[in-house]
Amino acid sequence: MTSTLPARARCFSGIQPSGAVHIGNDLGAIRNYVALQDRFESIYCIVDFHALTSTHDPEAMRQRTREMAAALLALGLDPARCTLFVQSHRPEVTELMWLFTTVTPVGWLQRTPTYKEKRANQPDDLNHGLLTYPVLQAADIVLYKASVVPVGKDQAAHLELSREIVRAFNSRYGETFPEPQAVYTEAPVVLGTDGVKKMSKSVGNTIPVFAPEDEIRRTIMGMVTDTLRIRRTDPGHPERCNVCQLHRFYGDDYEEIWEGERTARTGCVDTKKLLAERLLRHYAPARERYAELMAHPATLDAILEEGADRLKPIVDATMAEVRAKMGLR
Ligand code: AQP
Repeated sequence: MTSTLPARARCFSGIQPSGAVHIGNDLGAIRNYVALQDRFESIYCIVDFHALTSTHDPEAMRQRTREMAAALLALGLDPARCTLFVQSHRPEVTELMWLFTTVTPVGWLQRTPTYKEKRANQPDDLNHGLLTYPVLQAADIVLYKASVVPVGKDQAAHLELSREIVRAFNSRYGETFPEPQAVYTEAPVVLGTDGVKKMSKSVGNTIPVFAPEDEIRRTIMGMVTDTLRIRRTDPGHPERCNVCQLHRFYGDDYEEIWEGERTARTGCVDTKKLLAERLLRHYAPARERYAELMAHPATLDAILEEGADRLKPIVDATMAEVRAKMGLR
């Protein structure tokens, strides 16, 4: 998909500081953030305004924002090759969001799958931000006139809505913004430890990347595998086993592991133990970098501030154009 885009296109993506980074975030999105930083002018954002819809403790917000910055840098973002910043450090995005709300029919927002899910699951805790979230997301992306957006498949409906908002704005006020395109990795939806739902912080079915080793091992050993396989000697169904599926990304002998499960040569416990070993080995260098970065909070803060400063000219230009087109100045 990215091959059809001009090399100078801007790339943008955001991640919520709403909890610990998990392998779904890494396999579904962060791997692409890293890969695309050399290909496009890349901007990555820790979206604290978005996280406020679920995180209401100021100290937790500050701590998680730093942890997210350390995690992204440890996993391969390089401030010399991309811009990393915190959403609230460029608050102009909230002005653009308001302007976008005036071209966005409420029905579009009420129809988004995430909003419908939140409305069903937490009817007594349904703040307005949960409804308006996709408008802020559209503003996040196009404030920088970005057209490439690396995300997981769960963001597909939001991205489509961003495109509709951009079309609505462009058709009312004249061609201003490019339509953003989602870019997916080879793991667009990573299932959680339950083997059924999408891995997600809010569901609590995650394998965290930077947790203590014994916690990661325990989490993997507790994963749901092939529910049709009752005895160790029963032939397995590797296509139904999330543990087997995850081996695809942490080794080069996936076919062998698949065959082992299918023929009952290996048991679920063996496959889980191996996954824990490989995953810890895979992330060992990142985990070391993460610990170093977390020991230097002033350095992290400086990287984030520098990122926000670097974006000011782009933001000023976009907002001047938008205000003029809408008759505000
Ligand atoms: N399971 C996943 N598979 C593939 N990609 C995923 N992403 C998240 N989970 C998966 C992608 O990671 C980026 C950051 O997403 P996020 O900040 O929304 O993280 P989250 O873990 O999805 O957060 P929450 O708190 O659990 O939110 P909800 O409950 O709304 O899902 C995105 O690009 C996302 O697609």
